[in-house]
Amino acid sequence: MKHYFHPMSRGATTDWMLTELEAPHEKIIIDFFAGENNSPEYRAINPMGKVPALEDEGRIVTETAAICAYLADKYLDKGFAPAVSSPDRARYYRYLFFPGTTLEPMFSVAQLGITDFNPQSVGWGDMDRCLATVESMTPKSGWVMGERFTAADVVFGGTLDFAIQFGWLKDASPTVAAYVERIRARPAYQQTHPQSGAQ
Ligand SMILES: N[C@@H](CCC(=O)N[C@@H](CS)C(=O)NCC(=O)O)C(=O)O
Repeated sequence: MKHYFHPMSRGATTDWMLTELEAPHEKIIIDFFAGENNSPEYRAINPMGKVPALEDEGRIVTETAAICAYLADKYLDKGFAPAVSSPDRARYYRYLFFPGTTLEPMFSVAQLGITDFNPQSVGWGDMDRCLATVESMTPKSGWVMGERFTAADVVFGGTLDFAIQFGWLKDASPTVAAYVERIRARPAYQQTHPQSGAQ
């Protein structure tokens, strides 16, 4: 597998997933600060010119959450996803999709100071609803699927971690702050996020 990423990007999340899984792969740094993501070669991999991207035996996966989900399924025996036929997939999918489709856009518009939208028609609703949802979805102990840490924690917990680091999520509740602390204590997180200052 080839992992196209940059350590100072959302690619840190997919790097973390690969590390949790101890999945053999080649790391290819795409320096988007230097415009390497705009080369025709990289645009053929991801027409968005975004990192991360994963190439596995000719198959391309883009989007951080999709890469994490793909990897957890590829290495299903390692226990980072519920069995495909398990009813637990219902809960698992919510945590994989909510951050990218709803939470990130809400944080982005809030950072940009955009308020002129109809919360009933935009997918992210409004900040109050997003924060209430984060609060209700955040586990009070352990991980989002219970005792077992899964790709859903990498995606959901990773997004909350970014949000706190970048000041998008101010005044995290004690429940959210404690969950993010558990996330940051994972050895694979620390290996792949040296800039976060995690011990
Ligand atoms: N929706 C994408 C977003 C990826 C993304 O925005 N990556 C940024 C770095 S964190 C990037 O590649 N920026 C370079 C550019 O857009 O030119 C995902 O979840 O993977």
